[in-house]
Amino acid sequence: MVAWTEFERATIQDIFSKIDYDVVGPAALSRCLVVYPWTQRYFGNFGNLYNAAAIMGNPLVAKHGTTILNGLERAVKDMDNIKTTYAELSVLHSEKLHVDPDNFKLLSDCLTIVVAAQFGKAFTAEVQAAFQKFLAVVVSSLGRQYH
Ligand code: HNI
Repeated sequence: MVAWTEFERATIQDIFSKIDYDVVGPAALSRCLVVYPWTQRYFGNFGNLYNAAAIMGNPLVAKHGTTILNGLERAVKDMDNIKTTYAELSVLHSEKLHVDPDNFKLLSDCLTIVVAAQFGKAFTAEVQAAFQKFLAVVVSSLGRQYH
């Protein structure tokens, strides 16, 4: 059970109310696939991931980026039950997709960078701390069904 301060709750709600899922999701996933190329192995059926331009222009990557953001929204809407919310998704990533859980952290770091770039000065250290705490809970919850 994670304790959230009012500031943290308000900050997470604020960030997700302001970002465009169709921009931030694709940007974060593309960045992850470019910066950590071994993450491409899970997306073998996504077609051309040959270089950064191909990745950023790939419609399946873009669509999946938005899917991930919609997945995150479920945690935002129920911040006190993130582990329960992600129980099934954790099983899916572990048992069906065989995604190495270290990759959750890599993607969440890319997400932080994309959000920081969009918010500019408004992304203060306190805002970053709240965002990364939220993502750490997401990462931990997604990794929970791995054994
Ligand atoms: Ni992830 C499918 C959410 C990280 C590889 N992923 C999903 C789906 C959601 C989702 C939602 C759709 C499930 C369904 O169809 O029922 N993934 C998330 C979230 C994170 C995350 C919230 C972390 C923030 N996924 C990752 C990472 C990888 C990953 C880091 C690999 C590097 N995910 C996948 C793959 C699929 C997937 C592969 C199936 C995609 C497809 O359409 O074939």
